[in-house]
Amino acid sequence: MNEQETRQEKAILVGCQLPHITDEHFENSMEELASLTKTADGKVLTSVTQKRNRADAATYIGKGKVEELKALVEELEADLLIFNDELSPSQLKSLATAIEVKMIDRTQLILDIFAKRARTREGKLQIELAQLQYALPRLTGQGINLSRQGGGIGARGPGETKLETDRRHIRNRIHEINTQLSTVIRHRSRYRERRKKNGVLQIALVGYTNAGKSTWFNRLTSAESYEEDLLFATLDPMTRKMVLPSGYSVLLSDTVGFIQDLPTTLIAAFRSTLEEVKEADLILHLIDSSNEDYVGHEKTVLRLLEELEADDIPMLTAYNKRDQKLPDFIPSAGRDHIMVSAKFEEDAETFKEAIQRYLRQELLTSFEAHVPASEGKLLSRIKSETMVDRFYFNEENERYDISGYVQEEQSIIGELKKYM
Ligand SMILES: Nc1nc2c(ncn2[C@@H]2O[C@H](COP(=O)(O)OP(=O)(O)OP(=O)(O)O)[C@@H](O)[C@H]2O)c(=O)[nH]1
Ligand SMILES: [Mg+2]
Repeated sequence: MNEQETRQEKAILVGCQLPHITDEHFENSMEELASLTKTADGKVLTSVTQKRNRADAATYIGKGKVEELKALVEELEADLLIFNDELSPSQLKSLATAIEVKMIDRTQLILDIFAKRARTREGKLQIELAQLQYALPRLTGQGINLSRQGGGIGARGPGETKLETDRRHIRNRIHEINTQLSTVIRHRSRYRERRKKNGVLQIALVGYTNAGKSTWFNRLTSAESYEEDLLFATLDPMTRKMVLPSGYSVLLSDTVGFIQDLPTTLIAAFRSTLEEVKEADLILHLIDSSNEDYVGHEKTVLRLLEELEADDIPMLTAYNKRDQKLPDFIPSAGRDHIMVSAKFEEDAETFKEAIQRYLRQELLTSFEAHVPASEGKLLSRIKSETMVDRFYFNEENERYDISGYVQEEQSIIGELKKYM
């Protein structure tokens, strides 16, 4: 770790509450901004908020507030200001003229966190692209707001590279990234095709950031993933095998956390990352039942799934963190759901059983067959390619009496039919 990273930057958060935003929604979003700041290694000194009929076209907050903010920056020796909304290029410019301190907005903050966390090549490229596209209209002449900021929050690129600040270089780099991305995306879709052909069911874990997706991904697949009490710990989808209690294997994917008011630049950049979700046979929607805004989180995820055209995929809702669930928590009506906690060991089995039940109910059909003991190859295929309930050797006729569940379009059905 270098010096810049070990030293926490001290931030003042600035928010503007417009008439259509309820107090509750506004408070939640300011709290979320504080969590995001912490995740980006920043320390929140205080928040400055203002109710307005509209954001000031020139300075976002009112002129009086700007003066107040300027005094506060000096008094508290703040390193940077973080604005709760995306600022226009001209707002950033006038604010930078009025107050001599580094400033970033919500979008830059999220981009910064994404930049630090991206691990795969595709993730890194997508984030760098989003950062450059964000920066381009905000370059002022050859002097630029970004370069004035030096390093630290808001100026980090993926893989610890420093963000490019020259317009011509940025354009070249954007072009280069687009070319590289199209290659990576082609590879990914070919890989996905291959997995589909193998007939293995794909399950995607989705949910608001910090819901516990990676934690459960690890529990359910007993694999090492990246689990941390920070927002956006996961940026790239990861896929691993999960073995259900019956012995049936499926593929489980961990995905990037959703968030409300996701900047449009990012939605575009993440479309291909979330393609994984669109291809899933089943979606596991994890919701943090201990978060005050669990209802809002659920809605945000459902809306984004709709935007991704993934809302017709069967979905099992899992309310997580039941060990800390709010006293007045109520699951939303009309959805298949379970309550779990990663803190309770027994819940892993409960979770897997619920997945198994749901798969049977939504995606599989039952079968019964009597397969001769001599059909060794078929018998082993049945064990791995179907969800077996009963596998009984009948000594009288030297056949196995088998019952279980199978995917309708599986090639194994043709073989099974001979012995049904
Ligand atoms: N108390 C409690 N904490 C949990 C539970 N499940 C997960 N956590 C904690 O919640 C935090 C977030 O968990 P992650 O698994 O990283 O969350 P995520 O949904 O993958 O988050 P992103 O990748 O950022 O979208 C971690 O500190 C976990 O240890 C739970 O059931 N109870
Ligand atoms: Mg995660």
